Amino acid sequence: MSKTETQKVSIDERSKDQDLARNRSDGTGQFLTTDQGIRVEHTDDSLRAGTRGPTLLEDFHFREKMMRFDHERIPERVVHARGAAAHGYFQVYESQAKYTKAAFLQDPSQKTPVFVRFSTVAGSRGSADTARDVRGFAVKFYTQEGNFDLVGNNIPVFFIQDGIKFPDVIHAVKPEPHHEMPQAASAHDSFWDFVSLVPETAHMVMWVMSDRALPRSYRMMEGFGVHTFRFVNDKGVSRFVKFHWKPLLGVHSLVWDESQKLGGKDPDYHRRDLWEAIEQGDFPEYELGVQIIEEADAAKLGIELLDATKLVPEELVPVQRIGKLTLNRNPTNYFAETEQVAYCTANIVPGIDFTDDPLMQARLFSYLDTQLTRLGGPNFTEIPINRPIAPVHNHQQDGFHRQTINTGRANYHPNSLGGGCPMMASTRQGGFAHFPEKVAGEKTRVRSQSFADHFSQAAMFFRSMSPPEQQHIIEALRFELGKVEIPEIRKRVIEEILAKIDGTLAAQVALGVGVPAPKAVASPKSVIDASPALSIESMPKTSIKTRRIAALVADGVDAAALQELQAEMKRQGAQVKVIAKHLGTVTAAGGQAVPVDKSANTTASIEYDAVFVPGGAVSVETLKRDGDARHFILEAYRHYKAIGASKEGVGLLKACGLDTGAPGIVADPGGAGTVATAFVDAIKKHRHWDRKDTESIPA
Ligand code: HDE
Repeated sequence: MSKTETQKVSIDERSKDQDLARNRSDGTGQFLTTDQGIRVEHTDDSLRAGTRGPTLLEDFHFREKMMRFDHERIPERVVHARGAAAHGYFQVYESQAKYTKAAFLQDPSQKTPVFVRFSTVAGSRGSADTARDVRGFAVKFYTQEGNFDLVGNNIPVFFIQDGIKFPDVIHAVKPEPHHEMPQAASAHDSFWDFVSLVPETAHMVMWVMSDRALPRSYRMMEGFGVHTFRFVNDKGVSRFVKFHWKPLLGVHSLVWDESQKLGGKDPDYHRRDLWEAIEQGDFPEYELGVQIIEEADAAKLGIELLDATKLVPEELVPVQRIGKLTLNRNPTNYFAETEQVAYCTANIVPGIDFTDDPLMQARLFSYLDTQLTRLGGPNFTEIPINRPIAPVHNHQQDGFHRQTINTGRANYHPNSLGGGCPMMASTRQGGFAHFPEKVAGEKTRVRSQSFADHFSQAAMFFRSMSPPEQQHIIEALRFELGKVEIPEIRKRVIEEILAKIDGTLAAQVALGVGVPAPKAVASPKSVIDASPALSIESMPKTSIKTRRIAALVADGVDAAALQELQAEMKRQGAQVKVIAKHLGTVTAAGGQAVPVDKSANTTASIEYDAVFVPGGAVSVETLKRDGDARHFILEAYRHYKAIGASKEGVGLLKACGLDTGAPGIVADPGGAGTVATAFVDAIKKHRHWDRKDTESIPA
């Protein structure tokens, strides 16, 4: 076997699709059959003794159909149960040979197929997408050297430092055991009880109370590998690496009131958004970023790299963008692909390796273990979505539902009967060899002193936020602790956690939840005072691509104004949805029929990034009398969204009591056409936090 034998598997963007095609089944033009391939001549009545008699046991078609239905469910994931996924590919910008020998990071012309699943953590499979929660961001790379799974989140740190505490934190956040409430929510006693007693949660708690826990879209959130990994090059040199995903559409969030309402009006909000974007050809893109840290420099950083409650600020170690992930194909079948996919942190390829982070070490056990139950035994690696494109040959055998038919007699190693095959690969031939890290020490359950600081980065995170983002954190904590029934827990969170992060934060939250303000203590210092890269508000907001704009219309609308808006939004890559009382068409002032996309009773302002009211005297008079239309405008205002109006449309904003000079309102009473550009700029800002009066809005 030559050195490059493993690389002979040539991979391109379509490789996994072609592999999955082997298992696809299309019933078009086919006869309905039983599982045994027997054609069925009647499936709507069971076989019975007489037309009014009992069903006969010999009805094999009925029994098979019912048996299969009875066994359709498998256990949902114990965490990250609710998710949505897509296929795509990854392409490196230039060879990373200097850092890693991983084959998929060498050749810029190669597209490596991927399957990416996004998820919430706490809710069950049928819960709502927009809960306040961490989002999973799991990527399976089907590389020529086997599968590499980067199983990350949209938050760069975690609640705990040691995986042995994972069952505790998850039990605490999941619905309480006696009555199984609340669903997909951390706002309850057991979660905050845990937080109040476990100070290492402080940093992550700040993140989940921030806007990061309310992404506008899976397409508009960052991803993080969280742990420190290793890159190992072909000389055997190891460097520490932290992985990042940077969305090309920028990072954007919802507001809390909007998230809660979406949970009822469209629980599939993120799933739908991902699906529709891909169907429309707006392929989500993320750049893969790496922070590389020389082993020799690790100690100088002043940050414990093995502590997953810590991040390395980008200002200290810049993120180098080394390649791009593109999601361009929706799954064919939710269960077969999104539900059955099994990510595992232990799936790595030569050139990438683990560190001793105790959280990561625990994960190396947990994923495979949980999948044995969830997917019914060890042969789940043969399920089409999980099987690698790289060839698989070994002595594993048997077990439930074995697919592979191994040939020959030699199912052991070493053997002579099979000519010694399958054989070992040297590292030169692509064999995986663990990085020979030196380890020594006494067996102990003692945690290193270097893990003892729990508050400095929590404080840095809070200091890095813009004033509106800080306010959102305060309001989130007031909501969450406001739902906590036992006063001692509220008090303990404020005194033992928040007061140690920031005195003003603690006092503000205390005020909201009826707890006396704690004694002010100095906010702890961190390696750098603030990391601007952590603030969503400080990130560039350069485009409105793929944004959804609602246009409110009725009979008599000014069709030219509407068309002008539609044309401009199309130029910008955004889309306009025309909303009226009823589906069908409205008749414009000039008599033309204007198609309606959504009827008012099936949609709401929370599903859009901005709203526009075109002119047309009769249309606007109708909207003024329509409570749904007024609510639409007021709710969008309350959620800080851009609102545009031209000609008579401005009258609707006034009728809603809005100041047309308020931030983010673009009113063009003369209809000179300037509204389009100014409106685009207003949408680009995403939210207009400088509105002062939103709390007075009854929406
Ligand atoms: Fe997971 N996690 N996790 N996790 N995790 C699972 O594996 C676990 C952690 C993450 O879309 C489970 O197959 C332990 C951090 C994602 O299918 C389970 C610990 C991060 C997904 C499990 C952690 C994650 C999971 C449940 C602490 C971000 C969904 C079902 C030591 C870096 C993947 C499954 C998908 C799923 C265990 C902590 C991300 C139980 C023990 C930190 C994105 O094995």
